[in-house]
Amino acid sequence: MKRRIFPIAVILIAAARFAAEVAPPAPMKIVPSPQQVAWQRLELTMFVHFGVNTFTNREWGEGKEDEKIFNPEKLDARQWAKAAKAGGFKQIILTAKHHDGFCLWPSKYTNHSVKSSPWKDGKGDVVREFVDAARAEGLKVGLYLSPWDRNAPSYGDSPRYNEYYRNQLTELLSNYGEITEVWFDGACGEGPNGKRQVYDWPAVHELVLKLQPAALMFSDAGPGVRWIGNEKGTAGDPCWSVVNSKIWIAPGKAADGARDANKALQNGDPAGDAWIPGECDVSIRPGWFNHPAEDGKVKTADELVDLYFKSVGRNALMLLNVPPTRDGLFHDNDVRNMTEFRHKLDKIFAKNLAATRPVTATNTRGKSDAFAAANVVDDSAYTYWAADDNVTTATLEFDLGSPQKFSVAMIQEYIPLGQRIEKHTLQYLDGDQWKTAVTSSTIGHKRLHRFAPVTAQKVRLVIDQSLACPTISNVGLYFAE
Ligand code: FUL
Repeated sequence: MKRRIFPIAVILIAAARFAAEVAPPAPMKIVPSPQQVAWQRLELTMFVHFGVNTFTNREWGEGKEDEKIFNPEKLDARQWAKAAKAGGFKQIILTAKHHDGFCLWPSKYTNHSVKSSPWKDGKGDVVREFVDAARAEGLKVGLYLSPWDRNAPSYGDSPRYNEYYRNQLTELLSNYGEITEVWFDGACGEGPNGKRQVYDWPAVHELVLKLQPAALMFSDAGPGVRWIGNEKGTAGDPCWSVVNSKIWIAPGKAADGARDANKALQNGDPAGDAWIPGECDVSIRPGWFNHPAEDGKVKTADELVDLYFKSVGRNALMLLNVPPTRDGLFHDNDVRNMTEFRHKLDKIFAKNLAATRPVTATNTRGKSDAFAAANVVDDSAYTYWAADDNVTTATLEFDLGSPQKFSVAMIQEYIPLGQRIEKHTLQYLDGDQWKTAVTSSTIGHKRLHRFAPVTAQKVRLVIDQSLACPTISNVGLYFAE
């Protein structure tokens, strides 16, 4: 008899479980692609501006530079990649060609490249050394190919230059392995009498998708990721990953009559039509290229931490430029400050005071464990708390076990289902009164707050307003001096 009861009980329990399974929230109308989610999780990307400008001490070359000036005798891309890795960067992007048109790889389509330089007797390839070094350190690779080209004779003869540009892109996207980000800047300094080039962006996009289907394209207009609207390294507040894509029609080209186009990039727009998350490009020095006169003006570790909070901490990526010297090496000052930046971040986020602590929620989706509040303190990007469909305000309450001093909060939404939260507040229990540490707007992939230290055992995250039932993937509380 006993033998038969056991399988029946098992079947009944399994059936009850199945019946109780609660569906996850329906995704928002606009959600990220898996590549965009993976990209957002990189958080830190390094930019490397290097080329003839490094040798002429300029920011924008004229395209007339003699290739003979390019001779970075000690060039060591492994030094760049190692420094990037030590700094916690997950991807590294090189200026394969800047506005001067000089190619860091031996392009078949021009002589204005490393092959006409004395470096390695014209047999070198910076792009090759760069991608190999990056991959050896486990970094993803991106390439910048400036559309504006002050050297190419065909520039301004639109169809001819478009073909030249596509040929170069084909070389870069066919011969150097997996490229995860292709960077199209929007600059063009041609004056009123300058050359007028009409780019063929649809053809460029098609080519990238054909050669590197998983790559994300960066520009003011996306389509993969967007410029954040300034070069200071700071995202807007709020910062939505959804934008109105009609405001920017091409890199450097806002739609006619578009008002506050840069602000639209800063803030995004929850009523927009496309998921194009923001990337905050900024240089560790005043210039994008290395200028010895700026050796004393390298951003300090504290300044970099501040930028991290205003970029990664506002639902964007931090793209930090570190420009090699004429020798072809990162300068000691840059490496030192970047390393110190990493140490500071590691120190701030060393101990999450909320980790595995008890959490309760005013509402839990279908009362299901699958969406329980405990999911926000399990340090997993794949589990999350969610509310019922009709619920757009809710509170998560944390018990830290004993009074704890904290001054930093980290909050993450579960973005594969879209970005939802419009307003949130962080509160702590002081005696019998709930006091506010921070009142804020959007969350997205990651929101970071810093505030004057408070000591409390009970803490609340209040979701004040959400476009649909909210999700939260992780919450962290930390103390930093
Ligand atoms: C801009 C360029 O004009 C600057 O030189 C730099 O490369 C920056 C990242 O993008 O469009």
